[in-house]
Amino acid sequence: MILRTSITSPFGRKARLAATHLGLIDRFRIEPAEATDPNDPLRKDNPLGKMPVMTLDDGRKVYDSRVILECLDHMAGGGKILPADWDARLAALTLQALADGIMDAAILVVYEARHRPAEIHHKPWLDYQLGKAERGLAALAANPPDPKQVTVGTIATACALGYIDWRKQTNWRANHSSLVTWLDAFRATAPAFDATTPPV
Ligand SMILES: N[C@@H](CCC(=O)N[C@@H](CS)C(=O)NCC(=O)O)C(=O)O
Repeated sequence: MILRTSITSPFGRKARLAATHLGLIDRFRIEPAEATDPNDPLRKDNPLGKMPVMTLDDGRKVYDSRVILECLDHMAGGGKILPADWDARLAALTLQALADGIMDAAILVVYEARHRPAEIHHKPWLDYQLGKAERGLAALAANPPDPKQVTVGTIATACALGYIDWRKQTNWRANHSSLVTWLDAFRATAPAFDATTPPV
């Protein structure tokens, strides 16, 4: 199978982390992706031109990262990173939505700098997106999930923190010590987090 993603994509990292944690990573070939290149296979795999995309052995294309994680859980026998118990599943899915939303906002802050000339950067828009990321981080810090549980929610949370560590949209380590403690504990539970750190 193929997992198409840049190595620095935080959403791609969700898929790499989950596949590593579940012991499935050897069944994948990781192929790079460049979203801005119209000739990159990414746009054929996913009309939205977003990574990650997974290609199954039968050729089916699977996106986005949420669906990929569900698919990986299914391949691993089910009930592993997507809890079988309904209440736990709902909590994990909602946590994943929060962490994904933090990443979406953090990525838009990076894209403003990458895709728009400096003279038309719009600070109110950047602040609007940063507000989403900061409120999301504050919500996580006020009620951190159990770092001993590796679920779609905690995987996404760790990837969001790792991404902001790299791009530095906001200083979550200074503002939220409970998240520093949480990430250290999660790294101990899930060595796949450190194993998937982008080499940057
Ligand atoms: N909801 C998507 C988000 C994926 C996403 O935003 N990926 C970024 C890279 S981290 C991307 O492909 N951006 C290119 C674009 O938006 O055109 C998921 O969970 O996979």
